[in-house]
Amino acid sequence: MLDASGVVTCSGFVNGGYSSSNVDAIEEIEAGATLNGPLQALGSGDVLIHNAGSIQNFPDAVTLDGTAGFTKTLNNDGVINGNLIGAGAGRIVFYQNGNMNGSVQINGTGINDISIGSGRSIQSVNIVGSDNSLDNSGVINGQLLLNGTSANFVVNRSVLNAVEIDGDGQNTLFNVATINGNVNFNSNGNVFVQNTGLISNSIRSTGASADFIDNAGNISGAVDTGDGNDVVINRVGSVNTLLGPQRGISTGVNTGNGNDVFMMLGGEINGNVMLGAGQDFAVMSGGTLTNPLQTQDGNDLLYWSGGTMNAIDMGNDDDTALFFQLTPSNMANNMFDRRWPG
Ligand SMILES: [Ca+2]
Ligand SMILES: [Ca+2]
Repeated sequence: MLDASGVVTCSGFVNGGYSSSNVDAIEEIEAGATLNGPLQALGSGDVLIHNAGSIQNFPDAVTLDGTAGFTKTLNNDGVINGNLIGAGAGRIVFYQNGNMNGSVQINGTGINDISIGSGRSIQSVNIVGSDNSLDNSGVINGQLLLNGTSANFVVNRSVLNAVEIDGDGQNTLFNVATINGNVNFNSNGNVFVQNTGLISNSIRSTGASADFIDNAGNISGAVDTGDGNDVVINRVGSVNTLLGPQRGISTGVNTGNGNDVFMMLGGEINGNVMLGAGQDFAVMSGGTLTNPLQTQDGNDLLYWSGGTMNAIDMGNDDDTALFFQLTPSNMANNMFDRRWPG
């Protein structure tokens, strides 16, 4: 099925698999064609696979196992019945724009780029590599797990469920749509999250990573950044009743140990804000904290110039609080008359 241009074409019903090793190749499964067996691209060589037909083999339909410096690309516009398995030290690129009844399971040391088109889905994605990226405009029905030694990068434009991102490099998540579940990081590197959508559960970061959490959407659980020098910002979303209630984090912030920064610029946080041990810096310039702000141990600094709080507890050590441009309306429930925590 190899023509003079070097293109391997699969047409009709082929009862068996196809494997290439150590060659550059373009492989086309034509519309209406079926490859009834595993498709494998191995070793060196750049391989571009376009599936407009059907690849079916259980449990693993496609295996991409390349060497460093070479790229194996799978562009699916058809049907894949089975898993995509990845390995090796090369680059794996997967465009999922068709139907896939299976998962992506990559366990290698290379670069992995996954793109899911609008209305398309993958059962689950589990990738170990050096640099992993996911651009999702569809749905991952199960867990998304990225473990990258150098970097993990996720843009969610549609629907994800449970998300776990591990690795001691740079870990980045942009959520502009919906994550139905927890977002967990396990890292001693850097974590960056920008949320303008909905996260229906918590963001938690274990390890000593420097976390930067920038929220202008809704987080229905807690934000817990743990050890490391972290930054948590809650911004004012545009006031737009069409988008629902005022935006905010609903069950509290805990920045854990380290020299943390907390900035409340707008929105609402329902739950305690706890900044842990370390020399923390808090800015309160807008929005509402329904529960106490606790800066806890360490020489902490608070600037309060706007928004509403009901209690402040700066904890042990030599703390400084600067209040300016405030009126009694900024202080809920006569906060300075209250005895808290009692
Ligand atoms: Ca911290
Ligand atoms: Ca303190």
